[in-house]
Amino acid sequence: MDRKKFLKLGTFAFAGIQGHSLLTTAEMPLVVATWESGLKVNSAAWKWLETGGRALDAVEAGARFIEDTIDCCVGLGGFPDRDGIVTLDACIMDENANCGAVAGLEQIKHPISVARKIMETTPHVLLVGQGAQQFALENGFSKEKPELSGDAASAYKKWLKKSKYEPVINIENKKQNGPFAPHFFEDGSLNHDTMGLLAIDLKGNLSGAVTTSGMAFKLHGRAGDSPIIGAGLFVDNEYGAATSSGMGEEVIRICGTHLVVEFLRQGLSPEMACKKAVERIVKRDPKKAKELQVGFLAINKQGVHGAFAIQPGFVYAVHNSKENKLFRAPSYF
Ligand code: SD4
Repeated sequence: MDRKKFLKLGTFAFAGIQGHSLLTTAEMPLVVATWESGLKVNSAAWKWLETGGRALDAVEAGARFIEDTIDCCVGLGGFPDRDGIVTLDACIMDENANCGAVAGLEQIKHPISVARKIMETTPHVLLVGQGAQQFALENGFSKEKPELSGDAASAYKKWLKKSKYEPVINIENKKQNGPFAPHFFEDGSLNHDTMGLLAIDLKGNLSGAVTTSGMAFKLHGRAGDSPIIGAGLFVDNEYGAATSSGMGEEVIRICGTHLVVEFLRQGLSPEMACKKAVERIVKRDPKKAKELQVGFLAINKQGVHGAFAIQPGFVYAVHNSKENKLFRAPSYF
């Protein structure tokens, strides 16, 4: 066999070993979203996808749905920072690597749509704080007062008693409530408050969106991974897309979702790509990792999905033409 032929065969065989890619029938349209509330978010996104709509519109619709749900930990009903102020982070990315993001946005209900507006009408990618709000107001968004949901208000009250910023997971809660249970910090606050969505439309184009109120009781002005392209979200229309949830600082340190997508490019399956990124975080500080949660979720160009987390408990929802179903991500611990 000449060298050229051998190399070609090698690539094909490698894709086969990884259990996807060239040997898998494309699954599209498809939308996946983080956490249990991903089921409802997927349904909102699916309305676009099933009628042949664009993945970008679908992920924006899904994110807007959860931002509208005041009783949740995303959007204006989300957990405040340590000064009691709700600040929102979001980003969006399409099939042409266009992207937009906001960080520390206050009193605007739909940060995801502000992010899209930045992407489509400005030469910039990321606007923060006051400037982001000014841009939103100049572009037809209106100011709305955050309405702390019952959960958020009582968790903040409880937190104020000690005012200790220690975002570690409560292992006991996890043991008691099983793998599908939401995880709480020691002080009772929920440790997941981020919605990440990835979609592939009928044309085979990929897009993604992330929206969050960020880590509960963060320092005022802190931005996590969610509004950072390559950390909380990355889309490469040739190979796949990834999103993350959990301790944003750890994700930023390794450019998490960009790393996951690079692993997809190397031929790994979505689950293996997420696993390798998780291992990168754990390797840096194995002791600290025991108390951290980070989960990555990815889809590849063929519509194969997969996820991996540091701790058990990271779940995600997958909506295809047959069903809308919750999956549990495997974990390092
Ligand atoms: C952040 N990654 O602000 C977000 C928080 C999160 O589930 O995802 N919680 O760091």
